[in-house]
Amino acid sequence: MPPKSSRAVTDKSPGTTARSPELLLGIYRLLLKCRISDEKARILFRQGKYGGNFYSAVGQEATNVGAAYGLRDDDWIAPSHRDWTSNIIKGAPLKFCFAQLFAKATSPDRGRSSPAHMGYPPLNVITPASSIAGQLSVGTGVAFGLKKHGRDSVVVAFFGDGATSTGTFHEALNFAGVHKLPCLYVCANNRWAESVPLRLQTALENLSDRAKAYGFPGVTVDGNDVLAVHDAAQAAVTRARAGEGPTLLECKTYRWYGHSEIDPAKYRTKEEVEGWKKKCPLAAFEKQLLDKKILTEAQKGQIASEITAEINAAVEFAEESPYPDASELADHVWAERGA
Ligand SMILES: Cc1ncc(C[n+]2csc(CCOP(=O)(O)OP(=O)(O)O)c2C)c(N)n1
Ligand SMILES: [Mg+2]
Repeated sequence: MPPKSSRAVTDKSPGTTARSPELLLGIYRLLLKCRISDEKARILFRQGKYGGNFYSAVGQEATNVGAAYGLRDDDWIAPSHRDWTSNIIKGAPLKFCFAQLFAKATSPDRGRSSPAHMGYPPLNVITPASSIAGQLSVGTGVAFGLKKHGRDSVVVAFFGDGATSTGTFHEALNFAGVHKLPCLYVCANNRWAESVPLRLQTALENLSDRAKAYGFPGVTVDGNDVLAVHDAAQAAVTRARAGEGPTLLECKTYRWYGHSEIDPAKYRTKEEVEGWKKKCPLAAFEKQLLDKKILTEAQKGQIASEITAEINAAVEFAEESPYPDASELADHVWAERGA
């Protein structure tokens, strides 16, 4: 059967009606956990508690949570530099997420990689590549391996709008189309690649149209509507598990802060930023749940204080953890002779 052509999803998702309160509250809790953890990571960086840099995804939580919520432990995530919270969504304990930022010996990579470039091998979160779109090649390679081994796990690979202008993006998606790989490519189109606006990257209206070139479906959704993202992602994951191949999912969203914590983002207007803050994905979903009485004010406070307590304990763990010893420097770099 020929692949469906790219299409933009304009119809609204069914909303909260036909879904269980457990699912909705699970999504809400994760949105909030990502928001508070990300804001905490920014504060800690500005306090000089860790070095390197941090790439906040505040404003984009519905894209990350909606796309990855409900993945199985044996599914994979290939995150980008902005997706530190992918680890939280996949279920990595917060103490390891903060230990990673602090480059401590208790972090998954024992303090080796750039702070925000976190992977979590026990739950199949791949360490992000520093080169834009590099994680698409790695994630596509993993999907190729899954198919070869006859597994029904899937790979969800995240990247930005800027990544779609690179050759690596083209090579990875082209290969996935040829081999019908079990991959969901999630583009967080936040309209900026550092200081380059979308209009200077491409003449396309919808980046999902790029999927046409690779022979698989492309879908565009409101990336600030967590249920719309979740529905589209679930459909793509079902398709991938059934051996029907990849999907490109474009989520239109916005990052509230600069490209990183050292970018004052003077290239954007105040009006643009304020306009997007009014479309806050967390506030919008919270309102839906409160209106439907799925969430109460008391529960809301309870969930927030549970998350805050977990974050505080995680930061304490990270602060108290030792740095790796210099004698470890060359460990895990070369294979052991005879191994
Ligand atoms: C190959 C390569 N070129 C440039 C950079 C520097 N760089 C890091 S992030 C970034 C912008 C990426 O924009 P986008 O893909 O839209 O992701 P976003 O940062 O908006 O999430 C650039 C240019 C890099 N890391 N790798
Ligand atoms: Mg971008």
